[in-house]
Amino acid sequence: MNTTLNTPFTYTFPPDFIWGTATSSYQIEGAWQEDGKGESIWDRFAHTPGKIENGDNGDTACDHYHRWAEDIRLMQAIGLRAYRLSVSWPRIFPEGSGAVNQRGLDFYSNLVDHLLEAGIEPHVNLYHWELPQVLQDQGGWPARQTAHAFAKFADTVSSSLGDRVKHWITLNEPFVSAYLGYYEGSHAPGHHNMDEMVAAAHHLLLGHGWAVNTIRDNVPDAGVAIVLNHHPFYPASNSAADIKEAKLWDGTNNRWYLDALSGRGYPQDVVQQYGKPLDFIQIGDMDTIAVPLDYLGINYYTRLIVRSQEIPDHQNEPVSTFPGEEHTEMGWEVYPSGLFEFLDRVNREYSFPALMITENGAAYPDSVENNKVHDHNRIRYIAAHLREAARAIEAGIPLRGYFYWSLMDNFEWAFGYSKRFGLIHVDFETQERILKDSAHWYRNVILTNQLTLPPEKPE
Ligand code: IFM
Repeated sequence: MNTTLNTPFTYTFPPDFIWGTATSSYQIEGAWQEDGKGESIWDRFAHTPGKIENGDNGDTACDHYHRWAEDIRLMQAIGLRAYRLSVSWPRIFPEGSGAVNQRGLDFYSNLVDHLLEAGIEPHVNLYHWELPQVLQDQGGWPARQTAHAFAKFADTVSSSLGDRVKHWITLNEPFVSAYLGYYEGSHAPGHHNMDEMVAAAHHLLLGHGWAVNTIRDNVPDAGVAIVLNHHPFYPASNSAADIKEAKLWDGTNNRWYLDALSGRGYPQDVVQQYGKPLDFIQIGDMDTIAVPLDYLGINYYTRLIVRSQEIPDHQNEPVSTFPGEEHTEMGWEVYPSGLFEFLDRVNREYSFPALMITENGAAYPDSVENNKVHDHNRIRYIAAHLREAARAIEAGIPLRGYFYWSLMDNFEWAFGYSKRFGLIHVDFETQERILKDSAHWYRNVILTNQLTLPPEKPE
């Protein structure tokens, strides 16, 4: 990464390029029981001993529920043009469906008003993993009725905010909800069941399709999207076993979603590997899922190297690819060119009208010195990825915007508060916020609409 970054380079982004940051409700809001909010699967999961590092939970998080005004002022200080937030489903429907909790809707309505007043365009994401616990008790995403309940939730929120909110996202990272939640078990609800995972993946996409239609009915001038998390998968060696494994991972994480959303059905290699009938698919479902979108949101952090478990390591010769030297605190390789590679692939192989980087960011062990956080490693991470974004636009890829993950340090799921991704440092004891050097640097990028390399350390 360093070599490219040290080569002088200036790039001016298109005048309408969208500059933002992203957060999610559970990760920042806190107020987990306030104003009529119901329990979510993340409340339940985080309150279960042993699930989250250090016994952390999102009960208070960044206390954004009470500190939203200060947070909007900080967004203004960074010069943000856009802010991607999510809506906590159990704040709106404490019982999952049925009666609407008006106080929950009022919170988001007020937030939207103040964002707009501050000149910041809200991009509202309906599902960032906060399923009402009641719905999980009734079967969760493996059950079809959850997709119906989600469509109702989308209808309620979009009809309430749609006069002001013009940018809508249905789901964030359905792969993570299905895989980590129902199979690998490190996310809520913490199950280990392949059949549940596959059915959940389908019902998430089905709920998405219904939600797109209902949002468009309520907000005819809306831009509607889904957000997927993508990795390029590289085989660890040229062995047939590693290549096969990498292709399967690509199918499970990338093609399952991209193909279905593009009207191609589920990829046959993944279906075959699963080996059971997909009998939860009903007539018309795949058409519903393939409803045209205004853009595809892509969350990109790293590439993944895949090594087959089938054959012993020493037979996996010759090794063709190794993870690079540089990693973030998550242990994720810093691999900026994977961003260009993925944008280019999606653009060539699929036909979404536009693409948006809806998340990209890095956790580093920041420290506060004299009320400052000198996070030059984060600046370099962002700069390197923006360089790839610039390359993509130059190559004619319809990339419309970039949202840094995250606005502020927050609850990083199973890692609790141990990983800091923010442009804003949060002291979780005092809730004091400090703009990191990366926030000042990003502000300059936004103001000038330009990336200049090498990235300078702000004063
Ligand atoms: O914090 C998460 C976010 O909720 C979803 N995308 C990845 C981020 C970093 O792990």
